[in-house]
Amino acid sequence: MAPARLYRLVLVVAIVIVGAVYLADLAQDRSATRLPSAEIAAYEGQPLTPIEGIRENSIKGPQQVDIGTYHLTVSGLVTKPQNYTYQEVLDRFPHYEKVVTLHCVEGWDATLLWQGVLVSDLLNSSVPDDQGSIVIFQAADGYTTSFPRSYFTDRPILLAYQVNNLTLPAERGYPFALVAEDKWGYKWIRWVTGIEVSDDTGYRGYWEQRGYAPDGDLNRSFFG
Ligand SMILES: Nc1nc2c(c(=O)[nH]1)N[C@H]1C(S)=C(S)[C@@H](COP(=O)(O)O)O[C@H]1N2
Ligand SMILES: [Mo]
Repeated sequence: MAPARLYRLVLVVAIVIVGAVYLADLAQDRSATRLPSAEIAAYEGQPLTPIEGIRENSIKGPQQVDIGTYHLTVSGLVTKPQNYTYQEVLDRFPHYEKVVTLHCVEGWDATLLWQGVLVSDLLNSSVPDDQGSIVIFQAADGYTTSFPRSYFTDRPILLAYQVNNLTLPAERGYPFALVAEDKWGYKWIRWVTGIEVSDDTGYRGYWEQRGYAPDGDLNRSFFG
């Protein structure tokens, strides 16, 4: 075969293969749109707070996050920085659920069923450095808050995508809200966009800069 014809043949075969792989990929993407299930009122006999009744007190009001462009990053002092889409977070990590009560410093509380992935699983996927003793969370409204990394390695802490069996409404932090068990409400960051591993033990988040205790432990006063 003449070299020119052979070249054309190879080119045509290559285009056909690339095209077939692309079409097979398209055909596989049958990810269904999630329909919200009905809100539940109790869990194993424990009454839950209806989400409609919860006070909305965020610094800039509920954020409208565009899920088409949304990413959750895991970055900072890590070996493998990550940049997940919403669906990747739901698909790649095991799901857990737990009833946890949020207590706001303003004096109200809400007992809710939270469904989410484990922050420890997200962190492990990035392989944090040993000196990364702090984890800073960032949100779509510019809000931040931080924790010792041990908080997430010692116990199963959820990054929630559902509350009371409903996909998180915008007011509750869609797409992801931190269920900061045993911490005051200001540690329960909503509209989470980033998880950063850091060695900055002096880091202070939004309310922490304004005088609230950095650890935010419920069994202690929230005044820094
Ligand atoms: N991004 C962001 N997260 C936030 C806040 C905020 O202003 N912005 N407010 C915090 C405070 S002070 C409280 S009490 C809880 C309230 O959470 P809820 O409305 O889901 O009960 O959200 C916390 N998370
Ligand atoms: Mo709060």
